[in-house]
Amino acid sequence: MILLQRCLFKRTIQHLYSRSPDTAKSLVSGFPAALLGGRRAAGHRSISTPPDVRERTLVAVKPDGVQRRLVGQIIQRFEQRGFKLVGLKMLQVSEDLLSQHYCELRAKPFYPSLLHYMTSGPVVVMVWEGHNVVQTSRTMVGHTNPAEAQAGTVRGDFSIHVSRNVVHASDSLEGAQREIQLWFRGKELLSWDCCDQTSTCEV
Ligand code: IDP
Ligand code: MG
Repeated sequence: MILLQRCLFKRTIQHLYSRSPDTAKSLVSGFPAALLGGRRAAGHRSISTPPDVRERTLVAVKPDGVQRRLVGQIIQRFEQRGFKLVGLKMLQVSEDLLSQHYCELRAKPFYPSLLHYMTSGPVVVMVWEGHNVVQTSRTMVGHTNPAEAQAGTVRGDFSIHVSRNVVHASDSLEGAQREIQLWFRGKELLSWDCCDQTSTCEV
């Protein structure tokens, strides 16, 4: 019974982490280690950061990436890193959707040309899932300006100018949740068991 309570408690904390990491961190700091992690709390993993293996982010191959046939290589990078694909579709984006997606950039001088670029052809939009996927995806994608992107990142390997930087990735947990809801309906996202999950993260 105690084990069941501990398990339910841990799941609740993990769920809270995926929605509001700061609230979860301040909450767990008030609980004894034994309640949070049981025997495993004494092991190598910090009890204050249980891995949220269900964190999700939005990644999109932009029209230039699709035109240049980079979709496969970009998907491969996320697969081989260990993330799980839970949503995927190709579409011609509407200006309405884009104006919501890039709402924070509406006042920028490059905004009209950004809309033109993003509607110039189909995009491939995906939702990837896994521990720390938002932050790790940003690192994998690289700096917004390809001239400053490290080699080994998508932008650092496949692009040269900020106006054609091949790929999009959400920049925060809140941004990811907003963008996923904008681009996908709930039923388009699949929850499925990945057979190597325990090989990529302690769960
Ligand atoms: P991010 O894509 O790395 O998150 P943001 O600042 O959110 O970068 O900008 C969104 C997109 O707007 C960029 O990926 C790029 O396509 C475009 N963009 C940003 N800055 C410029 C610019 O100075 N000139 C042209 N396009 C830009
Ligand atoms: Mg951005």
